[in-house]
Amino acid sequence: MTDKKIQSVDQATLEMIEKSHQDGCSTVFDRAENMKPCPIGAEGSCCKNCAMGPCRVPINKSKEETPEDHNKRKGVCGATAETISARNFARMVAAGTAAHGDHGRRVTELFMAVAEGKAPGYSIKDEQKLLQLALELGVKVGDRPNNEIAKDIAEILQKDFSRQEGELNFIKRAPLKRQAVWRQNGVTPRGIDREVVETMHHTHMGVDQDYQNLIKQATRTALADGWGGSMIGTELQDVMFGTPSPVLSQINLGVLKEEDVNIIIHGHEPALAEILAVVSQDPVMIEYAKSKGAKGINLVGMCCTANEILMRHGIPIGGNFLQQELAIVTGAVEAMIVDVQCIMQGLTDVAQCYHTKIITTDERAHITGSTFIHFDELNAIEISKEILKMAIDNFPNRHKNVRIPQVKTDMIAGFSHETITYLLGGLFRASYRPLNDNIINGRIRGVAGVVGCNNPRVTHDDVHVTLVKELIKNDVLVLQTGCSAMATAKAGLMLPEASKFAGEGLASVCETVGIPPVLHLGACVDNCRILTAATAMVKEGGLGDDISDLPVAGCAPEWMSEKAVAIGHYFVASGVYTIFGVTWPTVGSKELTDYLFKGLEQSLGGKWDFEIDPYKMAQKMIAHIDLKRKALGIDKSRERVLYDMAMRRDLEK
Ligand code: SF4
Ligand code: MSK
Repeated sequence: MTDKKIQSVDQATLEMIEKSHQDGCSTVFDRAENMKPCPIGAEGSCCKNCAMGPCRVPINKSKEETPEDHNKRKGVCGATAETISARNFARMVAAGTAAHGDHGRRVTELFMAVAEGKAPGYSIKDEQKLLQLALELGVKVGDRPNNEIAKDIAEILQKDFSRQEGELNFIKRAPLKRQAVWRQNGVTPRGIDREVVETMHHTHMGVDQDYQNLIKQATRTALADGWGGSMIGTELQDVMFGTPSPVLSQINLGVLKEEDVNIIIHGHEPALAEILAVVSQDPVMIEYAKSKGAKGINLVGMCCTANEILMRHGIPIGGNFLQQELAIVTGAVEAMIVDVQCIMQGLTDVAQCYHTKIITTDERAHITGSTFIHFDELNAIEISKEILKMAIDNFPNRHKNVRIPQVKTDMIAGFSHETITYLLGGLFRASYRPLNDNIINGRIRGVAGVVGCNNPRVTHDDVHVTLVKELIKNDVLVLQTGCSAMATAKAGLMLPEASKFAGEGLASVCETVGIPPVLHLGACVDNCRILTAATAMVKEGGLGDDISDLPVAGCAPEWMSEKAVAIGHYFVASGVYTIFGVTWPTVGSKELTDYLFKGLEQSLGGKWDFEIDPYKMAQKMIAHIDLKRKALGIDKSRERVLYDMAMRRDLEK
């Protein structure tokens, strides 16, 4: 855990923390001060898997642990520190995979409803992607109508959730060598639900008590997330809502408008947000808002639902995870509409200090003290109007103490795998060739995926921004999702002008292609776009024949959620060196930690690491990238690079 000096590097956040205190209202920042993390739980040394416990087996940090001391650290059933922390780790992976898997399942159900014509308000927006998916999944195209093709696709992908034997469909997308690694290690996922259930069984009292076998099942489960639940969710969302392409928008609490009805949509699943984005433009609704004294309706996103509607509609973002309560503290939010995941229960307490209505919409996520309106996707437009009307009706109830921080930043988002291919290669020769070539010639040193949450245990946004600046300064192209993407967008790194922070090589490529050095790829489920990009780099050639050969690294500098652990583990299992900040959940067992940090590399080609300091994090990631460059024999090319005008012109050819 870090010893943070200030609560945030974001001005709007600091301003609203101060206002919350003036208004006598406490937020996550105050609660984090009052609730210190449990040191035993933090190191993964607490087991409550049966009623003979809970058992605590913490390390005695005051002295070097002898084998005898270690042997004494056992639960009532005899479970070792290794077993206990591996079970805890595996359960985090299972919970994260369940969250993403359930998201993917809901998307698949909606996709089926759209195909059957039962969900007015939704349609197939990306026909090309639909047909590509059909081809990939062996669905007959011919002159069949889109909805029939979509129905077959939905049926095939729905089976990935319930399959008992065999392999998930998208496993075949991975490089052949990667698929072989998974099969050799017995970790190829069968069905998404099966892997989650098996992990819960493995980790039940008295079942799996071999930490390596527990991690093996955790690996199979995590892969069912990255190449299963998340990938299905992303692909079908693209087909229904449109594949993202570059879009200009704005971010931070300054996007709230004093004279408008401000409605924040928060959570992860975009089905409701997609419809609200349309309905909030309805002239009848706008007139209704005016009749209540407002100038108009201002729809704003928060957390990953924000990323979804930003990527596809350019809807501005209010902020990331730690700003959700602070948006209400502005006093200018009529309604916060939430779906699932990363929604703090503290929202209802904060809302009581102001006039904001917290509206829950999903039967899986009720919150005591909120208003529940069941969002039925088959009646999406009518329900969205009802929700919107409720928000508008709340406008006259605003208290006097409204203060919106005048802080917002322009940003460009919308870099899907398809867009990157097009931007790099052009319409007729769309490919990753220019990226691979620039990595081989050393202008781009490597690629980093920097993702994940905020965590009040560290200075909000600081680790994200410092790390990403350090990476681009060293010519590492950065791909981002989630709250991490929002942190750097607020710092102005998602604009082409941010090339001035990049090293000369990376800057020259970004300027030529016309992209920022930091690319926003979407929400947490869209981390699978990074897997797709890495696979495309392998298939393009010249950078080895597996993801583990690439000069790439992954990081979640301010993580907090179980989903982050699932994501991190599917990156490791896909062959990527992945580093986490804040805290490491298995320090209670040195043997398990060594296995995750070193041992796994021998079998899977990827490994975990942990570092709190963003500069050291960057150094570790760059050292790994350089190691991979050396193994590929492209380390020399980097040393020879002299960036003159002739070379820059050459780039444009
Ligand atoms: Fe304790 Fe074992 Fe029960 Fe865990 S499973 S609570 S270690 S007795
Ligand atoms: S919203 S999972 S806090 S990234 Fe995806 Fe942000 Fe982490 Fe939630």
